[in-house]
Amino acid sequence: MSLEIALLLGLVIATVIALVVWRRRRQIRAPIAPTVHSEPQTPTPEVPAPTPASFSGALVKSRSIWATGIKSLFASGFDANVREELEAILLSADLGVETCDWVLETLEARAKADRIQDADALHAALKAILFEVLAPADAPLEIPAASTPFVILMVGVNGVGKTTTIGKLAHRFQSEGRSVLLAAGDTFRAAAVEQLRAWGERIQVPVIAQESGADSASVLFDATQSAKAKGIEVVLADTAGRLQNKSNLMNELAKIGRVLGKLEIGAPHEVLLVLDASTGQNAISQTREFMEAIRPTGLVMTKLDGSAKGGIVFALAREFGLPIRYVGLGEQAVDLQPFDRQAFVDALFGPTQ
Ligand SMILES: Nc1nc2c(ncn2[C@@H]2O[C@H](COP(=O)(O)OP(=O)(O)OP(=O)(O)O)[C@@H](O)[C@H]2O)c(=O)[nH]1
Ligand SMILES: [Mg+2]
Repeated sequence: MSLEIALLLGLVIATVIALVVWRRRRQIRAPIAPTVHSEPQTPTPEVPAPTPASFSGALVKSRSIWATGIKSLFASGFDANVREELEAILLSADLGVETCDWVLETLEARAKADRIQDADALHAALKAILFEVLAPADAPLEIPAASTPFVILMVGVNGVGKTTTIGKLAHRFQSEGRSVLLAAGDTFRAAAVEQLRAWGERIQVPVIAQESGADSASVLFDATQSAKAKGIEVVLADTAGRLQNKSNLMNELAKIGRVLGKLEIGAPHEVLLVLDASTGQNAISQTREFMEAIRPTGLVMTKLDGSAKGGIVFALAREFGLPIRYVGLGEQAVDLQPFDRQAFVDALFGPTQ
């Protein structure tokens, strides 16, 4: 009997202890339990991803000349007066004398041969001729999978947009799934290294730099070797746009070419000459000079968004036959597009009906 009582008592005590422990645990857990909001939460505003600039959006200024201006000119056919007025428009759009003459002669010959007289047909014929002029420029940059790293050297006079284009290209390559490294070859100004570092941070890409005043060729050599060791696919190399004088700049570029060439990986694989579309005919003389120092393999036309002309693109294509790899259509990382001659003439003239 006493054993039964003892057992019962034990059971009661154990139950009481279990209850106390359970209540305590609940009290301890309560403050860190997830808070249930009775009020509906305000959703965090999402930062909209910037929309990439389009050819037609960026070339809206140029279109007023090419589409509206020229079409109204053709209202009276294509006689000597119209030819003269068209010549003035094309020259003011930076087509250059030589390209302008060729375009006018070709248009005249076609108009005669095909008896083209009405404004729409003349406008379409001019558009077709200019589309043909762009044929050599229409060769997009292709990066072969085998070359690791593929070294792209960015050259051009100061302020044209080299560093910004590097940032935009890095963003583009990265979103295509390629690994990228930036090399701060503009050692002439400390601010240039900082600008490249800022792009690196912004788009999360490593930057290899040395202090300003360092030898540019050796910075780029080190960066390329490092990329090779790490298996990085693309190196984007910045260079100075301004040195004490032009021959210094050109000598330095030639040296960079020679030094990178010693790496036995065929570097630099692409030399992109960056040209500011708003500088007009200066772009022609710049291209000539860079062709002598370090043969560019492609062009980048920046600031097409700010230019009301656009004709320099035709002059460059006809005179040098270099591929226009990319065009800059704004200042944001997304504002760079591969050059597309159809999209370009459509943006200038309006789409063909
Ligand atoms: N609107 C517009 N601005 C651009 C474009 N590309 C570059 N810029 C601007 O042009 C200015 C000069 O660009 P940078 O990239 O510093 O030019 P850079 O050639 O590196 O200049 P240096 O290093 O001084 O030789 C900056 O304010 C850029 O934001 C473009 O496509 N459109
Ligand atoms: Mg720069």
